[in-house]
Amino acid sequence: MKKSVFLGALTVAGLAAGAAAAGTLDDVQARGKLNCGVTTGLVGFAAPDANGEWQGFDVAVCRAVAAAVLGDASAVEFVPTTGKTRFTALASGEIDMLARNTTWTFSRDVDLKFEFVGINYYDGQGFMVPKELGVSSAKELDGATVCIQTGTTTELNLADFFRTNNISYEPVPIETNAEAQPLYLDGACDVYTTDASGLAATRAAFENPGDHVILPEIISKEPLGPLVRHGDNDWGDIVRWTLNALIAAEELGVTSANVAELGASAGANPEINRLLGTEGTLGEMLGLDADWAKKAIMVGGNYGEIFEGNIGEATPIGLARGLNAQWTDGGLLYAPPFR
Ligand SMILES: N[C@@H](CCC(=O)N[C@@H](CS)C(=O)NCC(=O)O)C(=O)O
Repeated sequence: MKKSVFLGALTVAGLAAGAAAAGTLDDVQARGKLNCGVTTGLVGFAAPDANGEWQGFDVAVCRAVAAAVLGDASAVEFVPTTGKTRFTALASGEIDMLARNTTWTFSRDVDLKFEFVGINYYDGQGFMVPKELGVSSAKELDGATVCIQTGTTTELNLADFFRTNNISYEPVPIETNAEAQPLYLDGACDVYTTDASGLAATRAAFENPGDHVILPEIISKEPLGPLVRHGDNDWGDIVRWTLNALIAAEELGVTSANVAELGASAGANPEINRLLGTEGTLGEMLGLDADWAKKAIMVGGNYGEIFEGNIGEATPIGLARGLNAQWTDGGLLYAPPFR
């Protein structure tokens, strides 16, 4: 009952926004700013730094789109959203795109009427527990209290996992990661569950990360990626191909160090030339400048550079590339051809 009321309201908001959103590119250009939905704060993925500047792996996607569309990576209004508020923010037109660890699912696409333009992080749901509990498998969590963010796939997977394994749990519902941290650290919940990347980011922010273990089970597929509203395919194409440009740049060896030089004039590799606009008319097809992708790549480098700089093994978050390696390195990242 509650769900249908909520979805009903969202559908109405979606329809209203649909009319206004037909020309999102025009709106963004007229405004001179991209309204980009991010999390309320998850260090490494999206969080303001000491100077109030938003930083992170998801933030980098917003900045790349702003650079491609407006020629200015700082022309972004970062709009913090929670698991619960993110979809209304997008459907209502408050944001032009959402770039916050949102899992691509059937119902979010088909029922909520959003378009996932790609996947920037292949993730899965995990569990974190204090080491002192002596738990070594999620199957030992019968009767546990679990901190869980509302409006997420996490909530639904948790119910499925416990049901399948014939064990029970008591949910402690929370809305943001910031809310979850003190509750978990104070023992108000025995377990914290969210996407494994989020667990790593959360644990890295603890005073004593070594006091907490991430259990071996990954209980779901969480393909995370940016999304836009249904109904404006041209805008969807811009966000999709900006993400693809960052991924292709890594595969092609285009980096923050050489993109200016490679983009200055046509070189030996035709796909690099098309990507950077020294050959062909891909930018024009998107309604953007010829060097749109060059501008996007110049912001924070290619996908690999963005990964390593924000969440990679040399950062406190310490994530390995894993599934998020290029297909040429045994991972799942595979940008379609730039032609
Ligand atoms: N991928 C899942 C879960 C998303 C989620 O809960 N993300 C958490 C991970 S820690 C988050 O970013 N929270 C930050 C915040 O509180 O704004 C979904 O799309 O429903």
